[in-house]
Amino acid sequence: MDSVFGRRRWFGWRLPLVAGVWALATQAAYAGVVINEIMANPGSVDWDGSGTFSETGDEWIEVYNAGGSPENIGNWTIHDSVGLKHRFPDGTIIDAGEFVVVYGSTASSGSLGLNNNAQDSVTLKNSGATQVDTYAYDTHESDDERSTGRWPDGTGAFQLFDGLNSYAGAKTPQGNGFNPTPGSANAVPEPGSGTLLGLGAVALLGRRRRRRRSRRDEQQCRL
Ligand SMILES: [Ca+2]
Ligand SMILES: [Ca+2]
Ligand SMILES: [Ca+2]
Ligand SMILES: [Ca+2]
Repeated sequence: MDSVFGRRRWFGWRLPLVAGVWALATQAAYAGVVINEIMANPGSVDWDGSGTFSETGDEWIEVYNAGGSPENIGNWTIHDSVGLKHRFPDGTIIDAGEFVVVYGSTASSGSLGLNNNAQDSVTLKNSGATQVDTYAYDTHESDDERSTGRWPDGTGAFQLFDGLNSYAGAKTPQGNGFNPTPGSANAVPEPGSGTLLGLGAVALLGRRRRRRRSRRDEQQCRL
């Protein structure tokens, strides 16, 4: 009787506990892979290196593994607001700290179809069709040659990388003046120096740029 009672106790509460811990562990394993940068509207740059510029083929989405171990993203999918755009092939591994870029020209559906002049969204789902990450971008984030991406990589809020097409409007995210970086870190190098700036310096730079803009606006008002 004791042993039967013992098994009941094991199956009664220990098994669900083990299952719960396992479920948490598997969820945590997916937490590190995110949408890191989006180029919805290429201007004239041959981003995919095909040799020619294409308004659709040179769109791209950068995915980043911010976790500490490799992840199998086989059969994970990327969607826009309309539907499925890309399915990663079986057995696709993204190493810790690695960037993977899907171009319009390499998307499994034939294109990414990211909207240029209206809001759109990019969603990443795992092989169980569970949403892992999503980002909805505004129209100023999808003007020619601007990307929108996380800073710091993987964990930060989205910033506007407008180094190739400066944005001076009032919408958020504001432009940070730095260039899009498909396949590499959304590092924010100080122009001309190659020095990487920390978060505080980026914030300071943003304030300086805003102050310069407001001083310029004041001068124009005075004229
Ligand atoms: Ca587009
Ligand atoms: Ca364009
Ligand atoms: Ca191209
Ligand atoms: Ca990047």
